[in-house]
Amino acid sequence: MAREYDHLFKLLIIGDSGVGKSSLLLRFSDNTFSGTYITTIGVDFKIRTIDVNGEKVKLQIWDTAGQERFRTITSTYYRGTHGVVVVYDVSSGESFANVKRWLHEIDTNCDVVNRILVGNKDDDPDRKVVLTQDAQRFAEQMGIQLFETSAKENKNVEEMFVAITKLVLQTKKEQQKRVADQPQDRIRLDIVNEIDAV
Ligand SMILES: Nc1nc2c(ncn2[C@@H]2O[C@H](COP(=O)(O)OP(=O)(O)OP(=O)(O)O)[C@@H](O)[C@H]2O)c(=O)[nH]1
Ligand SMILES: [Mg+2]
Repeated sequence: MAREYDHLFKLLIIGDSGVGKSSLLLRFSDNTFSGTYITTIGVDFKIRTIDVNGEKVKLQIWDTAGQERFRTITSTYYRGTHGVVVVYDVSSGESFANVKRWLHEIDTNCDVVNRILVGNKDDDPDRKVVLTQDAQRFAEQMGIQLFETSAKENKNVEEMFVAITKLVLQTKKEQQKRVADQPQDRIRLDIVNEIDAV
Protein backbone atom coordinates (compact mmCIF):
# COMPACT_ATOMS: atom_id res chain seq x y z
CA MET A 1 0.00 0.00 0.00
CA ALA A 2 1.29 3.48 -0.84
CA ARG A 3 2.37 5.52 2.15
CA GLU A 4 0.01 8.29 3.15
CA TYR A 5 2.84 10.84 3.26
CA ASP A 6 6.64 11.17 3.30
CA HIS A 7 6.83 14.18 5.62
CA LEU A 8 4.57 15.70 8.26
CA PHE A 9 5.15 19.37 9.00
CA LYS A 10 3.47 21.82 11.33
CA LEU A 11 3.07 25.39 10.11
CA LEU A 12 1.80 28.36 12.12
CA ILE A 13 0.15 31.53 10.81
CA ILE A 14 0.59 34.70 12.89
CA GLY A 15 0.00 38.42 12.44
CA ASP A 16 -2.34 41.22 13.50
CA SER A 17 -6.09 40.71 13.74
CA GLY A 18 -7.95 41.12 10.47
CA VAL A 19 -4.97 40.81 8.10
CA GLY A 20 -6.48 37.66 6.56
CA LYS A 21 -4.74 34.73 8.27
CA SER A 22 -7.87 32.57 8.39
CA SER A 23 -8.78 33.61 4.84
CA LEU A 24 -5.37 32.53 3.53
CA LEU A 25 -5.74 29.17 5.24
CA LEU A 26 -9.28 28.67 3.97
CA ARG A 27 -8.18 29.54 0.43
CA PHE A 28 -5.33 27.05 0.65
CA SER A 29 -7.25 24.22 2.34
CA ASP A 30 -10.74 24.52 0.80
CA ASN A 31 -10.25 27.00 -2.06
CA THR A 32 -12.99 29.24 -0.69
CA PHE A 33 -13.24 32.86 0.44
CA SER A 34 -15.77 34.77 2.50
CA GLY A 35 -15.98 38.54 2.81
CA THR A 36 -17.60 38.18 6.23
CA TYR A 37 -15.15 38.72 9.06
CA ILE A 38 -15.34 36.16 11.86
CA THR A 39 -12.44 36.71 14.24
CA THR A 40 -10.55 33.60 15.33
CA ILE A 41 -10.83 32.66 18.98
CA GLY A 42 -7.81 30.77 20.27
CA VAL A 43 -6.48 28.47 17.56
CA ASP A 44 -7.78 26.34 14.74
CA PHE A 45 -6.04 24.06 12.28
CA LYS A 46 -6.46 22.52 8.85
CA ILE A 47 -4.70 19.71 7.04
CA ARG A 48 -3.64 19.54 3.43
CA THR A 49 -1.22 17.17 1.72
CA ILE A 50 0.80 18.54 -1.18
CA ASP A 51 3.33 17.09 -3.58
CA VAL A 52 6.78 18.69 -3.56
CA ASN A 53 9.23 17.29 -6.12
CA GLY A 54 7.53 13.89 -6.00
CA GLU A 55 7.38 13.73 -2.19
CA LYS A 56 4.11 13.79 -0.27
CA VAL A 57 4.13 16.45 2.41
CA LYS A 58 1.29 16.49 4.89
CA LEU A 59 0.83 19.97 6.32
CA GLN A 60 -0.90 20.63 9.61
CA ILE A 61 -1.48 24.37 9.52
CA TRP A 62 -2.35 26.23 12.70
CA ASP A 63 -4.29 29.48 12.45
CA THR A 64 -3.91 31.71 15.49
CA ALA A 65 -5.99 34.59 16.83
CA GLY A 66 -4.58 38.04 16.09
CA GLN A 67 -6.60 39.65 18.87
CA GLU A 68 -4.55 40.00 22.03
CA ARG A 69 -7.36 38.86 24.35
CA PHE A 70 -7.56 35.47 22.61
CA ARG A 71 -3.79 34.95 22.58
CA THR A 72 -3.42 32.96 25.76
CA ILE A 73 -0.77 30.26 26.22
CA THR A 74 1.08 31.49 23.16
CA SER A 75 4.19 29.39 23.65
CA THR A 76 2.22 26.17 23.26
CA TYR A 77 1.26 27.19 19.71
CA TYR A 78 4.91 27.23 18.79
CA ARG A 79 5.74 23.77 20.14
CA GLY A 80 6.87 21.47 17.33
CA THR A 81 6.43 24.16 14.67
CA HIS A 82 8.59 23.82 11.55
CA GLY A 83 7.55 26.95 9.68
CA VAL A 84 5.89 30.26 10.53
CA VAL A 85 3.91 32.44 8.12
CA VAL A 86 3.93 36.08 9.27
CA VAL A 87 1.08 38.04 7.70
CA TYR A 88 0.40 41.77 7.38
CA ASP A 89 -2.23 43.60 5.33
CA VAL A 90 -0.83 45.72 2.45
CA SER A 91 -3.62 48.24 3.11
CA SER A 92 -2.61 48.65 6.77
CA GLY A 93 0.67 50.36 7.65
CA GLU A 94 0.11 49.48 11.29
CA SER A 95 -0.04 45.75 10.57
CA PHE A 96 3.26 46.04 8.67
CA ALA A 97 4.89 48.02 11.50
CA ASN A 98 3.84 45.23 13.88
CA VAL A 99 5.67 42.56 11.84
CA LYS A 100 8.81 43.27 13.90
CA ARG A 101 6.93 42.31 17.06
CA TRP A 102 5.70 39.10 15.48
CA LEU A 103 9.23 38.19 14.38
CA HIS A 104 10.40 38.87 17.90
CA GLU A 105 7.73 36.53 19.25
CA ILE A 106 9.06 33.78 16.97
CA ASP A 107 12.60 34.39 18.27
CA THR A 108 11.52 34.08 21.88
CA ASN A 109 9.56 30.87 21.26
CA CYS A 110 11.59 28.92 18.68
CA ASP A 111 15.17 27.75 18.29
CA VAL A 112 15.23 26.71 14.65
CA VAL A 113 12.28 27.57 12.45
CA ASN A 114 11.69 28.71 8.88
CA ARG A 115 9.83 31.96 8.33
CA ILE A 116 8.06 33.65 5.45
CA LEU A 117 6.60 37.18 5.21
CA VAL A 118 3.22 37.70 3.58
CA GLY A 119 1.56 40.97 2.52
CA ASN A 120 -2.07 39.96 2.06
CA LYS A 121 -5.07 41.79 0.50
CA ASP A 122 -2.94 42.74 -2.50
CA ASP A 123 -6.02 43.16 -4.71
CA ASP A 124 -6.88 46.87 -4.57
CA PRO A 125 -4.12 49.26 -5.73
CA ASP A 126 -6.06 52.28 -4.43
CA ARG A 127 -5.94 50.96 -0.87
CA LYS A 128 -2.34 49.72 -0.91
CA VAL A 129 -0.17 51.70 1.52
CA VAL A 130 2.69 49.26 2.16
CA LEU A 131 4.75 49.52 -1.01
CA THR A 132 6.30 46.39 -2.46
CA GLN A 133 9.78 47.92 -2.52
CA ASP A 134 9.63 48.89 1.17
CA ALA A 135 8.39 45.45 2.20
CA GLN A 136 10.98 43.81 -0.04
CA ARG A 137 13.80 45.85 1.51
CA PHE A 138 12.65 44.94 5.02
CA ALA A 139 12.35 41.26 4.09
CA GLU A 140 15.88 41.24 2.69
CA GLN A 141 17.23 42.86 5.87
CA MET A 142 15.55 40.15 7.90
CA GLY A 143 16.65 37.40 5.51
CA ILE A 144 13.06 36.33 4.80
CA GLN A 145 11.24 35.72 1.51
CA LEU A 146 8.32 38.06 0.81
CA PHE A 147 5.07 37.07 -0.89
CA GLU A 148 2.28 39.51 -1.71
CA THR A 149 -0.98 37.60 -1.79
CA SER A 150 -4.72 37.91 -2.09
CA ALA A 151 -6.85 35.29 -0.39
CA LYS A 152 -9.83 36.99 -2.07
CA GLU A 153 -8.53 36.70 -5.63
CA ASN A 154 -6.50 33.55 -5.03
CA LYS A 155 -3.24 35.29 -5.89
CA ASN A 156 0.09 33.74 -4.81
CA VAL A 157 -1.54 31.75 -1.97
CA GLU A 158 -0.56 28.30 -3.26
CA GLU A 159 2.91 29.58 -4.23
CA MET A 160 3.47 31.00 -0.74
CA PHE A 161 2.50 27.80 1.09
CA VAL A 162 4.61 25.73 -1.31
CA ALA A 163 7.58 28.08 -0.70
CA ILE A 164 7.48 27.75 3.10
CA THR A 165 7.05 23.97 2.73
CA LYS A 166 10.14 23.82 0.50
CA LEU A 167 12.15 25.79 3.09
CA VAL A 168 11.10 23.39 5.84
CA LEU A 169 11.90 20.40 3.65
CA GLN A 170 15.35 21.82 2.86
CA THR A 171 16.06 22.38 6.57
CA LYS A 172 15.04 18.81 7.36
CA LYS A 173 17.32 17.42 4.65
CA GLU A 174 20.25 19.55 5.84
CA GLN A 175 19.72 18.32 9.40
CA GLN A 176 19.60 14.69 8.25
CA LYS A 177 22.80 15.17 6.26
CA ARG A 178 24.55 16.78 9.25
CA VAL A 179 23.59 13.82 11.46
CA ALA A 180 24.77 11.32 8.85
CA ASP A 181 28.08 13.15 8.50
CA GLN A 182 28.79 13.19 12.24
CA PRO A 183 31.84 11.04 13.09
CA GLN A 184 30.35 9.78 16.38
CA ASP A 185 27.53 8.14 14.43
CA ARG A 186 30.05 6.27 12.31
CA ILE A 187 31.74 5.10 15.52
CA ARG A 188 28.39 4.01 16.89
CA LEU A 189 27.79 2.13 13.67
CA ASP A 190 31.19 0.42 14.06
CA ILE A 191 30.23 -0.72 17.56
CA VAL A 192 26.95 -2.11 16.28
CA ASN A 193 28.82 -3.96 13.55
CA GLU A 194 31.27 -5.39 16.12
CA ILE A 195 28.41 -6.59 18.31
CA ASP A 196 26.79 -8.16 15.29
CA ALA A 197 30.04 -9.92 14.47
CA VAL A 198 30.28 -11.55 17.95
N1 LIG B 1 -9.82 42.47 -0.04
C1 LIG B 1 -9.42 41.43 0.68
N2 LIG B 1 -10.00 41.14 1.87
C2 LIG B 1 -9.55 40.08 2.56
C3 LIG B 1 -8.50 39.25 2.09
N3 LIG B 1 -8.26 38.30 3.01
C4 LIG B 1 -9.13 38.51 4.01
N4 LIG B 1 -9.92 39.57 3.74
C5 LIG B 1 -11.00 40.10 4.59
O1 LIG B 1 -10.45 40.62 5.78
C6 LIG B 1 -11.27 40.32 6.92
C7 LIG B 1 -10.46 39.58 7.97
O2 LIG B 1 -10.04 38.32 7.46
P1 LIG B 1 -9.63 37.10 8.42
O3 LIG B 1 -9.08 36.05 7.54
O4 LIG B 1 -10.74 36.73 9.32
O5 LIG B 1 -8.46 37.78 9.30
P2 LIG B 1 -7.60 37.13 10.47
O6 LIG B 1 -6.20 37.57 10.27
O7 LIG B 1 -7.82 35.67 10.54
O8 LIG B 1 -8.20 37.84 11.78
P3 LIG B 1 -8.19 37.31 13.32
O9 LIG B 1 -8.75 35.94 13.34
O10 LIG B 1 -9.03 38.29 14.07
O11 LIG B 1 -6.76 37.37 13.80
C8 LIG B 1 -12.44 39.50 6.39
O12 LIG B 1 -13.53 40.35 6.18
C9 LIG B 1 -11.95 38.97 5.05
O13 LIG B 1 -12.99 38.80 4.12
C10 LIG B 1 -7.92 39.57 0.81
O14 LIG B 1 -7.01 38.91 0.29
N5 LIG B 1 -8.41 40.66 0.17
MG1 LIG C 1 -8.61 34.46 11.97
